[in-house]
Amino acid sequence: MSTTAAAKETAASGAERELTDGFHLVIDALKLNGLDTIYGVPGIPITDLGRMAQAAGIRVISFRHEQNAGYAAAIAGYLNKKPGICLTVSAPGFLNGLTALANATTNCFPMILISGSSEREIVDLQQGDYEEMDQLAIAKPLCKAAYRVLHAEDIGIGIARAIRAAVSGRPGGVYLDLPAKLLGQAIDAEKGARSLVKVIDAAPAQIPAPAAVARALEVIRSAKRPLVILGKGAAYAQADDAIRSLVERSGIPYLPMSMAKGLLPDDHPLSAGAARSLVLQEADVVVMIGARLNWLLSHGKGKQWGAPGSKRFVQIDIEPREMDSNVEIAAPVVGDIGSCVSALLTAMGSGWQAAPAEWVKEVRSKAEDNIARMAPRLMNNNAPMDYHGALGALRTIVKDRPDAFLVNEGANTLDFARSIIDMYRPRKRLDVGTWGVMGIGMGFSIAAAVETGKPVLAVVGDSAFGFSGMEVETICRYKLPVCVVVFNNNGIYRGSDVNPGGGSDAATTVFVKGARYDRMMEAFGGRGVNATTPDELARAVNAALDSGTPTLVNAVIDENAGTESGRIGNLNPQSVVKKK
Ligand code: OXT
Ligand code: ADP
Ligand code: MG
Repeated sequence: MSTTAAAKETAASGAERELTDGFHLVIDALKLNGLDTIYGVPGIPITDLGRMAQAAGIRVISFRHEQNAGYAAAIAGYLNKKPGICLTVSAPGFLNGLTALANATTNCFPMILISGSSEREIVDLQQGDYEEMDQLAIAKPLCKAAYRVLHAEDIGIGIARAIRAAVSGRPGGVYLDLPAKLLGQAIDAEKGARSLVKVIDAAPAQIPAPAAVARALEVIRSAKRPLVILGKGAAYAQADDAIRSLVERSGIPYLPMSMAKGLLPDDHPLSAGAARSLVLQEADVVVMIGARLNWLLSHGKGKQWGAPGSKRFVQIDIEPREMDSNVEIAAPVVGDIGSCVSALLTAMGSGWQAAPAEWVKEVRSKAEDNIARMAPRLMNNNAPMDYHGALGALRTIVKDRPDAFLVNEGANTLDFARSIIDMYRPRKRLDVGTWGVMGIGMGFSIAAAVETGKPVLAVVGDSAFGFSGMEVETICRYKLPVCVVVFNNNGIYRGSDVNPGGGSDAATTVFVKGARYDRMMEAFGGRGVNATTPDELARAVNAALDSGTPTLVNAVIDENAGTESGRIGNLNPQSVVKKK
C-alpha cells in the first residue's frame, strides 16, 4: 500500500483533497526503487522518518553509532549492486556517518547517506540553529555527488539522482541532504505521486571499444609469463562465470586481492595467491581486472615488481581516468567488467593458445611450497594461542561452511587471516579495504546477516573490535547469526609494549590485560565464550554457526605473537633523530 494520502485538506470550494508530505514521499521514492532497508540512528529531525519507514514495510536497522550504520549501508551496496541507505540526524550524526561515506567512495561501494539538517535560512546566516552545520558543503569533497532537496515535489528527482550517481560508472558514496522543514512540507498527493521517479537501468552496461579489446588480446598473446590480478571491482561486478571462463580458457595464473578471494576458489590450480612475490616479480604481462595499482600493489613499480620496464599492463576498469594513474597502461579496456570480459572471451575464440605451461608450473610449484611450509604451523594447539594455531582452526571451519561470510579487521589478525583462511565463494570475504580502516567489523557483519540471512564469522583484533564493539547489542537485538571472534592479544599489534618513559601509564599500544570481551555479548543476552586453545575456539565457533545464536568468542592470543603493523610495518616512518 502506498503511504501517500497522508492527510486530507478541505479546499476553499469545500471539496476534500488528499495530501502527502516530505516524509511519505521519501519513503515512497525509496520503495519504488526497491530500496527496502535503512541503516541508521534515529533523532531530530528524522525520528518519525524511521518510524514511518518501518510502518511502511522498510526494514529499519537502528545502530548505536552512525559510523557503523554507514559501514553497514556501504557493504550492503557492495553485496547487492544497489545503493545501501544510511540515515542520520543533523551535524554530529551526519559527521559520524561521514567517515563511512568517504570510505565507501574510496572503496567504490555504492551508498547514499541521507541526513536530516537544520533550517537553511538560519544555517546560512549562522544564527546558531539546533545542530547547525552546512552539511552539503562538508560532504561534497568526500563523496561522488551531493544533493540537497528543498521542495517536496523534488524528492523523487533527488532520490533518483542519488541512486544513479551511486551505482553508475565507478560506484561510490552519495550524500542527500533533507532539511527538517522539507519533511513536513505538504503537497497534493496526486502531484506527489507523479513526482516520483523509478530509475530505469541505473548502471547501464558500458561496452568496451572493439579496438581496445583487440589491443588487449594482442598484448596478452605476446606474454610468456602472464598474470591476472582480480580486485574487488571484479567481485562487485557479479560477472563470476565470465571471469572464471577467462582465467580457465586462457590458463593464466591469477592473484586475488583481498576481497576478490573466493571469486575463484582459493584452492584453484591457477591461484597464485600463495606465490604472490614470485608472480609480481616475474610476470611480463599483467591483466588488472577491477583492481587499482595503489599502495596495496606498490603502485605497480619498485622492487616488488622486478626489473624496471619488465612489465606491460592491460587494465579493465569502468573508470577511464584510472588508466596510467601510476604506470603506463599498454592496453586500457574501459567498460563494465561483465561486458569487457565477455568481449575478450568472444574475441579469443576457441583456438586460443593457453599460457606457457612452464610458467604455470613454476607458479604452481612455488605456491605449493609456501602452502606446505605453512601447513604444520596451522596444526599447533598451543595455549595461549598464536595466530597460526587459532586461524588454522578457523580455516577448517570456513572450508566446511563456504556460504558463511568472513569479516576481517585488525593488523596481524587481518594479515594472517588473509593468507591462512581460503575462500571458496565470491563476495564472502569483507574486510578493511582500500584505507585499511578499523571499525568496519560489526557494521559489515550486521549488514551481511541482514541482507542475506547467512551466517557471519567476524575475525577481529581486540583493537579493531573496540571501534564498533557496542554494536554487539545491535546484533543481539536483531538476533543476527553473527559469531564474533576477538583475537585478544592485549593490544594493538602486540600486548607486550612497556611505557618507554618509565611512568605508570600503560604503553600507547597496550590495553587492559586479560580482558574478557565475551562478557560484553553476555550483557545483552548473547553467548560469550573464553577460548584458550584452537580446539576450544573451533568448538565455540561451530556451535555458534550451527545455532545462529549471537556469540562472542574471546580468543586468548599470545601477547608476543604479533608484529608492528602486521605485514605493512615498512610503511611506518622511522625517526632520523638519534636518542641522546
Ligand atoms: O609470496 P610470498 O613469499 O611473499 O608470501 C606471501 C604469499 O605468497 C603467502 N601466502 C600463502 N602461503 C601459504 N599458504 C597460503 N594459502 C598463502 N596465501 C598467501 O603469504 C605471503 C603474504 O601474502 P599476502 O598477505 O597476500 O601478501 P602481502 O605481502 O601481505 O600483501 C601486501 C598487501 C599490502 C596487499 C597486504 O599486506 C594487505 O592487503 N595489507 C592490508 C594491510 C592493512 O590494511 N592493514 C590494516 C591497517 S594497519 C594500521 O593502520 C592499524 N591501526 C591504525 C588505525 C586504522 N587502521 N584505522 C583507524 C580508523 N584508526 C587507526 C590500528 C589501530 S591496525 C590497528 C589495530 C591493530 O590491532 P588489533 O588488535 O586490531 O590487531 P592485532 O595486530 O592482531 O593485534
Ligand atoms: P582492490 O582493492 O581489490 O584492488 P580496488 O578498490 O582498488 O580493488 O579497485 C576496484 C576497481 O574496480 C576500481 O578502479 C573501480 O573503478 C572498478 N570497478 C568497480 N566496479 C566495476 C565494474 N562493474 N566494472 C568495471 N570496473 C569496476
Ligand atoms: Mg590486538
